[in-house]
Amino acid sequence: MRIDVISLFPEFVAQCAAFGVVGRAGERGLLSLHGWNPRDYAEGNYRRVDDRPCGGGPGMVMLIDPLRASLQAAHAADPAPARVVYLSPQGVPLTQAKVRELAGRERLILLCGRYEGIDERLIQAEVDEEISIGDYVLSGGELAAAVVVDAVARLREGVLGDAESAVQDSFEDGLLDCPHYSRPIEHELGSVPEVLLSGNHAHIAAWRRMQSLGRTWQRRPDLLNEAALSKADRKLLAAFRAGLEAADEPADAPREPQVLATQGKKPL
Ligand code: 9WO
Repeated sequence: MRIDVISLFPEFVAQCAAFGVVGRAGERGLLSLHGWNPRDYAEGNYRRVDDRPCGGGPGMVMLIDPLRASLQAAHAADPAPARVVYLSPQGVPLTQAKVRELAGRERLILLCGRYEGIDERLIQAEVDEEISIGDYVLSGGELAAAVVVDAVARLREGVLGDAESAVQDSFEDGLLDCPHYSRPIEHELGSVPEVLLSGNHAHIAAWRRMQSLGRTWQRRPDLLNEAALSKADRKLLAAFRAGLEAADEPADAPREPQVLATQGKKPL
């Protein structure tokens, strides 16, 4: 897969992708990252890439032409068609489903803004989709682009080892992770749940699934609503909730989500 990054700081994104499994994917040729700096395509002695916003107000707006020339250069560098993604808080939220879709493409161009953003006409003319990684404002799109590169790269064939892929697969069902433990079995901070020491793999799998379901119910009931739960899952979740009551833990009731009601689905 080839990813081109249009940015005033392209090395920033490259550095973010230089470590761990994604860094190794680069070394192994599974991912190639290319940076394009609009400064290199700017005109004049000052090589301006920004100007004051029409209509006045604070800050600066990125100029169309240096960005457009960068985009043209990136497109022309490889004959395969590329999807152009602009990272901004106005975009559609990045989800694992969206990551999966992006990972299915052979080429992406990630457009990173700075200052107060880029000229809207360039977005209209050249951008295929605008993506947000969350409801907060950064200093620029680069961190968001690095997030996209990381999340996408690890879904490409061969990037993760067998063990990591198996873990990945088990989360493709839209639930939160179960808790993890390692040695020592007995520690000042507590002991490891006994079921994990039982050697009974069916019991262990059921316990982990129950923890995933229970934690998703407690922390992210919105996700539970989307997940397709089997009959066995519902039993495990009921057992999790019964376990809480038996342990007399304060009814750590989930934020009873209004969305459950408004989406016309049966609340759990
Ligand atoms: C900065 C600013 C300063 C004063 C008044 C209004 C302002 N808006 C912005 C702004 O939104 N700047 C953005 C910086 C322009 C586009 C690139 N930047 C960016 C991208 N910040 N945060 C993101 C981002 C991208 C994806 N997901 C979450 C945040």
